[in-house]
Amino acid sequence: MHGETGSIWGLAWKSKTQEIFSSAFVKQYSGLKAGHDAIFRTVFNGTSYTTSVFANLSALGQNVGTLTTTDVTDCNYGAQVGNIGLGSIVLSPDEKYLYVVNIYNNTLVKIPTSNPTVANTVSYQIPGSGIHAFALKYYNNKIYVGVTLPGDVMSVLAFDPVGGSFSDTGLSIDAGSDWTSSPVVGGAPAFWLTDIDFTDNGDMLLSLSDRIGHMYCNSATNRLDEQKGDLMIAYKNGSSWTLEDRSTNPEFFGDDHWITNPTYHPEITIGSIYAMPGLGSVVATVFDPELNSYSGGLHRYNTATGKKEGSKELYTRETVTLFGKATGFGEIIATCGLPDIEIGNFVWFDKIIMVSKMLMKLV
Ligand SMILES: [Ca+2]
Ligand SMILES: [Ca+2]
Ligand SMILES: [Ca+2]
Repeated sequence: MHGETGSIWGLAWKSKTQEIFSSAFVKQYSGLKAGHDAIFRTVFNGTSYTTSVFANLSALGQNVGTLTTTDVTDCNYGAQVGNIGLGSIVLSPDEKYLYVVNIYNNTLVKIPTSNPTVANTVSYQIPGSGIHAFALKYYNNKIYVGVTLPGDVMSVLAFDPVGGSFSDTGLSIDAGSDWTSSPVVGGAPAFWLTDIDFTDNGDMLLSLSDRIGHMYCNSATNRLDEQKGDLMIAYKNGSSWTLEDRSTNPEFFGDDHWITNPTYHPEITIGSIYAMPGLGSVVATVFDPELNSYSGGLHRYNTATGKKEGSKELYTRETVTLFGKATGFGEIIATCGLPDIEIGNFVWFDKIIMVSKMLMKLV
């Protein structure tokens, strides 16, 4: 699939047509296939998947900027991570529109999921000075947008798709170290808010990338050996949010470490999550998910207790150059979609089938 899409991060599932949308992502060593502004569409025909370019934002009248370095083996390429390319994708609940972040100019771009043109594409300027927008979550009639002011704070805006306006949720999260143009290993993490989701209780989950996981480049070894992303929870408090307090309490998701040596790798989440509706848990991408180092996979945490409920290793002992403990995954989605038979106020579905399919895909 990488041969068809190149490097991607955002994913969205259109249930009605069994299509997956994905968005081009600028990442050191990982090449692009159709430019840094491409959205792909992958269609399942019952036996196999086929992928094609759905749209290029530049062809839809959007200013996507120009890559200053195109050679992915040139260490200057990684400086562009988070500054250009596309961020997350979400679909509207009726699946008629796709929203994607154009990182270059911090816009939220709305595109029809069928036959997009310049005329039917709309972009909304995400407010904020010096910010880097990326994370999206469509939840309760709003689109939550995660933005990062490097070295300062990360915050979450709520976009009203009807009125077309943004409001501030009031959340403010320490963004760690400032972003640099050259990779710095071993320092404090340079956080980047790359994913947002919600628990069954309506609390907000915030998934932080350590930018080094996507921009690491070192001509001597070309292998990343450590990064420190994070996963945090903000509790719903009326119309506002209260971020977990680590000054007096241990971190809520405290099992996010390498079990072989928790002191050596105390933080292994790498920036994407999927909260499984109705199951009280969240799946997170991690490095070293189980015993093996230089591996990648998933952890599943209980969203009421923060405790780990399961893990899955998806690649093992990638000690070769270019890989190591670099961020090996983008977004996680479920491909089961919502049930489409509704009678009155009741929605009928076979819960067992729905859940098992989700578990097969995710855990
Ligand atoms: Ca953590
Ligand atoms: Ca930890
Ligand atoms: Ca997500």
